Amino acid sequence: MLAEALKARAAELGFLACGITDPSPPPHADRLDAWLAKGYAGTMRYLHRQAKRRKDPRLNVPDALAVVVLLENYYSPDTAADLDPPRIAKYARGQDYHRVTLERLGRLAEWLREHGAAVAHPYVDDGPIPERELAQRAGLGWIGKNTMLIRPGVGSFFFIGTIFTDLPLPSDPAFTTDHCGSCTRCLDACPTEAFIEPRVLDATRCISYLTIEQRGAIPEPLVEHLRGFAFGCDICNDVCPWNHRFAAPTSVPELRPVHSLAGIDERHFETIDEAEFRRRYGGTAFERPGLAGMRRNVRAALASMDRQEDRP
Ligand code: B12
Ligand code: SF4
Ligand code: SF4
Repeated sequence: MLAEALKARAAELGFLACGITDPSPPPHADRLDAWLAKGYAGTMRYLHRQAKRRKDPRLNVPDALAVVVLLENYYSPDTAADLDPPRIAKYARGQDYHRVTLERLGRLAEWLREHGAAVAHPYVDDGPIPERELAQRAGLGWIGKNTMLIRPGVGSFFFIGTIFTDLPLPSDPAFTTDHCGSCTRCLDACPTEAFIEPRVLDATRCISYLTIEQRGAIPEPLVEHLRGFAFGCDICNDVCPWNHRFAAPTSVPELRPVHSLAGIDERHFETIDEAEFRRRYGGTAFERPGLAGMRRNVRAALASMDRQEDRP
């Protein structure tokens, strides 16, 4: 069967898992409206602009009959240096997944074309796709209290990619069980208290938003809670028992760690100019906050450690 052959090809390419769903509106699409109305998206205006297409993925690729959903492992264990501030989140330590994973999805899209698809459009975090909801409906895992898609036997340290295709592939059964149980470790561990309730995150309090998406100063009361992070945050994934038990290092060479800020002079970003920043960090995830953003982040990350040390 074509679906079986597709999944075998995905495994051969090194994806963690592959599931199939259809592009119809996901069941919790209305939650996006409620979330946006509360202002939890902060300055991520694109989420407002794209809401219609996120709620109805068919609008993105009108000819699509099926969505192939892929999980891409980015996990690497922390070394002692990774825990030293200024810290960067695990997902950003390898080469930029927007390029690496998109290319790898492109290879699977090529395979679909060789097997009769006229349409095979890959996305990874670069389109108005409700990636976690589609992954859940494709049977790949459940949405945890920390809002992450979690897969039994794997954990949550992966990217989610999709390929919209006009091949009429059969959908997998949705993942319908919740394996969080009475656990609340992620909610309790979040240093900025960004979770309003289980599965609802106020992004404007999340360290990942503050260090990557937000422009301008990080609000002073949150600085002391950054726990040394200067780019992204792993805490609500690190504390999850499913990651403790199952996270295993990525087999994708390009996603293995190459970037680190360990041991940099605390004035490093202050002393380089835009040209030097582009030369050193061009093509890395640090381009999103840019030089001004990284200066702000490193200052705040180091200040957060000083203030922790000040505490009685
Ligand atoms: C905006 C965004 C952010 C924002 C907001 C995060 C958020 N939780 O909403 C910020 C900048 C904070 C962020 C941070 C991170 N992100 Co981000 N982010 C996104 C993005 C672009 C959109 C997410 C979105 O639409 N948010 C709006 C809310 C309302 O949507 P949602 O959380 O997906 O919720 C839906 C479902 O959960 C469901 N739902 C809601 N309530 C309930 C209740 C029940 C019972 C059920 C069943 C379902 C359900 O309905 C919602 C609407 O469809 C996606 C990529 C994409 N295209 O989807 C990546 C994405 C979610 N991010 C990802 C990653 C890796 C991260 C970080 C780990 C990075 C880091 N280390 O710093 C952190 C994790 C923080 C966290 N706990 O979420 C991955 C997640 C992979 C996974 N395993 O789930 C994604 C999918 C990117 C990718 N392609 O791999 N991110
Ligand atoms: S990524 Fe960090 S700051 Fe954001 S919700 Fe998770 S623990 Fe909180
Ligand atoms: S830490 Fe516990 S509550 Fe949070 S996502 Fe993991 S299992 Fe669910």
